[in-house]
Amino acid sequence: SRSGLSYEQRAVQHPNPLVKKLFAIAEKKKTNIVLSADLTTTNELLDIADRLGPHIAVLKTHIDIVSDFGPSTIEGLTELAQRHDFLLFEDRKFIDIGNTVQKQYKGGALRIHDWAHIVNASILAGEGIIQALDQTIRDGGVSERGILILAEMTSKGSLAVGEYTQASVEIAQKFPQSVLGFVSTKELSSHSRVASPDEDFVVFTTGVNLSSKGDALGQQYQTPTTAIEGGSDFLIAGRGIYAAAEPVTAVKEYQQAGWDAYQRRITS
Ligand code: 5IU
Repeated sequence: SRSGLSYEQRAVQHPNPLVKKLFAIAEKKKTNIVLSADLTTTNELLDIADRLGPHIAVLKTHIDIVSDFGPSTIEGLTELAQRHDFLLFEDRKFIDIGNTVQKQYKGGALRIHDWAHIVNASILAGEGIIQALDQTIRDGGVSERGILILAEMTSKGSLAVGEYTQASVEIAQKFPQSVLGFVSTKELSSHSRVASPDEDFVVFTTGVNLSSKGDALGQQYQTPTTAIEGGSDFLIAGRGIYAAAEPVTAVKEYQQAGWDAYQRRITS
């Protein structure tokens, strides 16, 4: 496990340029917050990205819920990502066979590979899905693209547990050039039978909220502190931030809680 090291130390040792950049952003802006910007119009999405951009390391989108999606959505996001220095993560949860997923990633109406630094995928269909995304990334001619494997989910009754989660780690280890890490509730790589000492997968944790335990549709929350204590590296929060009465105040609270917990972890 590398979770006792600082982002800066991990950036120096990490072979992947996108992970280096992610860690550098976290250090520079002192934030490990990923905003889950689940807004449904371009204006709302760009407005929240602009206001909260200085406080986040990554902006996570569900681009298919934007009702007026178009070129200006992507141009706006890309411009704000540069201005405020954050990465774009499309929470697409690819799940089909490799051949289909390549088309969904590269083409279609959403052209996700053109603009999203990070995407995620489920391994339900087997490792071919990761092979397909990895191939697109390596052939794509665009640097700084990476995959997170959905190793666990936060919703009640999730079947992504046990052997499934273990298989996520083993598949990740086969594609070290493009798999950056996992979406999971806690650190996983130390559970692996074949973990190498210098392996450094990045853990993104969804289901983070400072004041709620869950919602009416099965979401289950933990706090920034418990997530970071469990070995999470980046905290994904949505409604806790964007649906707060004062989103800027809220994002600063999450930023502070996440950063304090991280500081305690690397100094203990
Ligand atoms: N999300 C989860 N749980 C998961 C995965 C993704 O909640 O296991 I994988 C997504 C869904 C939503 C965001 O876009 O993360 C969480 O939003 P809230 O913080 O508003 O619950």
